[in-house]
Amino acid sequence: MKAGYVAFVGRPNAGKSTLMNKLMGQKVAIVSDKPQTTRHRITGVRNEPGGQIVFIDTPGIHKPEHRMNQRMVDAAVDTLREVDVAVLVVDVTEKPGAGDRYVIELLGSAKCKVIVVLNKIDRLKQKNQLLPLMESYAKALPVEAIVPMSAFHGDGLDALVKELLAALPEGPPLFDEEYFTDQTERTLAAELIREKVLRHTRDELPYMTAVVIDQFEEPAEPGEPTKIYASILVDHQSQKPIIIGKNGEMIRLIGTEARADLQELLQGKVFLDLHVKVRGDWRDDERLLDELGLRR
Ligand SMILES: Nc1nc2c(ncn2[C@@H]2O[C@H](COP(=O)(O)OP(=O)(O)OP(=O)(O)O)[C@@H](O)[C@H]2O)c(=O)[nH]1
Ligand SMILES: [Mg+2]
Repeated sequence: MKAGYVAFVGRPNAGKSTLMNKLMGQKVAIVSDKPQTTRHRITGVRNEPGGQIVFIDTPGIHKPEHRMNQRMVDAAVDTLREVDVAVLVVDVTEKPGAGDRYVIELLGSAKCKVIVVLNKIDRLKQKNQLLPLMESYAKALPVEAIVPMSAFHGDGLDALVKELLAALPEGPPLFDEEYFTDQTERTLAAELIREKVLRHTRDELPYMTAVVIDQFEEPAEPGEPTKIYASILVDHQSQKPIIIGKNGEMIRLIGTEARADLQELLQGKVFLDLHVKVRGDWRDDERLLDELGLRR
């Protein structure tokens, strides 16, 4: 039997969390079309007849401009020291740049094995565009395998699982068969709300918002709702009316969509109370970052 740790790493927006969710068969990481969606490490365990794979989703590696971003990048880089295999997720529709070279350098000096996933192939007009990319990654890094993928459509998943099991060391399972993820309901709730904020905001706003759960009350009796009180933090006073929207339309939309997801997550009724709070420079506030669960 095989068992080991596998990290998804790469540039922001490459599809790491989409891939993680597909491999877990359930949403453990939020996804959006904005870069820098994932802010902390997320662990999930998948049991296979051939062994156990412990996945770790990490924030996209980018140039950090705030304490928050430094913690995000550190979380990704530190993870490389703890895993058996790093899966480098690459968006094939993006031109390679300095950021990609930096990630390749990091992986080159890491001790773990590397598998490259060339993601979003559904968006390639010509499949022969893949070959030069495969060649360049094979040249740039000692790789175990290069797997073309459409994480969104689930194409290439089986091939990746096969390569992962081949690359992992022999050993007994690392986690109990029942263990699924390290994400608590409280964390997932905050993340699902943040996902809706990301979905409905543009420009700088997605980067300047965070979600804090102020209170999470389990139902006292069966059939009663779980009561969740949460705050959406913004950086400036001027951003508050954007999140609230005209006549409160925006925050109602965010609330409605988040509540639907939360009810599915918690398998029951949810009462959701959302507030918008201004916390200037929260992205550099170490205490708040601790509270948000971003590792130092
Ligand atoms: N067309 C297409 N889109 C994809 C695919 N995989 C992911 N996406 C989209 O790419 C965007 C980013 O996906 P995420 O999974 O959030 O990317 P990520 O690498 O986790 O991003 P960060 O957390 O910001 O580092 C989302 O809009 C996804 O729906 C794919 O295979 N095909
Ligand atoms: Mg992500």
